[in-house]
Amino acid sequence: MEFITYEQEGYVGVITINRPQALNALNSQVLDELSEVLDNVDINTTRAIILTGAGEKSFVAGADIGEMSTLTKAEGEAFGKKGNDVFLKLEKLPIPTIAAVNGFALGGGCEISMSCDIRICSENAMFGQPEVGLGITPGFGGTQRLARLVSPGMAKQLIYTARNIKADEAYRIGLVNAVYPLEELMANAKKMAETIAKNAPIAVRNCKKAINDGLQVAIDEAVVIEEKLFGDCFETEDQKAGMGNFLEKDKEKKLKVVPFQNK
Ligand code: CO8
Repeated sequence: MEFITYEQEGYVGVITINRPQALNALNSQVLDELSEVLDNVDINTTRAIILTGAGEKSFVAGADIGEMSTLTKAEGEAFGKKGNDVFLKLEKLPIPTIAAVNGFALGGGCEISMSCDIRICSENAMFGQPEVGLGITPGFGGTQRLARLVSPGMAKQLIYTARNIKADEAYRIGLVNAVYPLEELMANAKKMAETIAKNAPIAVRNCKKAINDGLQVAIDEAVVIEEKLFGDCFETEDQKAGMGNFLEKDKEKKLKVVPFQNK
C-alpha cells in the first residue's frame, strides 16, 4: 500500500493515512486502500482501532480537490458514494474506533473522523466543513453526521459559513471528547484503546451495535435491539467469568480472565 499503514500492538490496531504531499487528502487510491485495510482487520485479535494522519500538521485535509475539480455530475455522485461506502464500512466495523486527530480535519477529514466512534485531538487540530466555499456540499457524510453529533443548528452554522474551528471550540461543542498536546495525543489514544481492550470484547461490540443501530430507529424499536444484544452476551465465557469472578470476589482472577476471553 502506498498511502495507508497498519500496525498492530497487542489488541490495538493503528491505521495511519500517509500522503504528506497533500496533507493526507483523500484521493480515490487512499479510499481504496483504506477500504482494503478495513476488510483485513481481524476482529478476533483486534479490540480497538486508532485512525490518525501521518506527520504533525494534518490529520486529513479533505477530499482531494485536484481530483474532484474536473468531475461531471455523475462522477461527482460516484465519488461521493465511494467515500460514503468506505466511511460506512469504518462506522460499522464491529470493534471500537478512535480518531486521533493530529491537525487539519477539514471537509472529508472532519467527515472521516465523524465515522469513528470517538474523536480526540491535539491542540493544533482544526475542524471544519469548507465545502460550500468550493461550490460543493459536504458529501462524505458531513451533512448527516455533523448534525447528529453536535446539533442540527450548530451543524448548519458550521456548514453554511464554512468556518473552521480550533480544538477548544470543537471540544466545547462536543465534536471531540478531549484535547491533548500533540506529543501526548497518540499515547492517550493508545491508553484509551487499551482500556477498551481490557473489557469483554463481545459485550463491547454489542454496545457499539446497540448504540449505532438504536440511533437510527424510534425508541421502542431501539430498546428491542438492545434487548437482543444484551441477551446475546449471556452464556459467553466473558459473561460467566466476569460475573463469576465478581461473585467469588476474586479481583485478581477477574483481571486475568476477562481480558483474554474471545468469541
Ligand atoms: N486536496 C488536494 N491537495 C491538498 C488538499 C486537498 N484537500 N489540502 C492540501 N493539499 C495540498 C496543497 O495543494 C499543497 O500541495 P503543493 O505543495 O503541491 O502545492 C500541500 O497539500 C500543502 O498544502 P498548503 O501549501 O496549502 O499548506 P498550508 O499549510 O498553507 O495550508 C490548509 C493548509 C489550510 C489545510 C490548506 O492546504 C487548505 O485549505 N487545504 C484545503 C482544505 C479543504 O478545503 N478541504 C476540503 C476539501 S473538499 C472535501 O473534503 C469534500 C469532501 C466531500 C466530497 C464529496 C465528493 C462528491
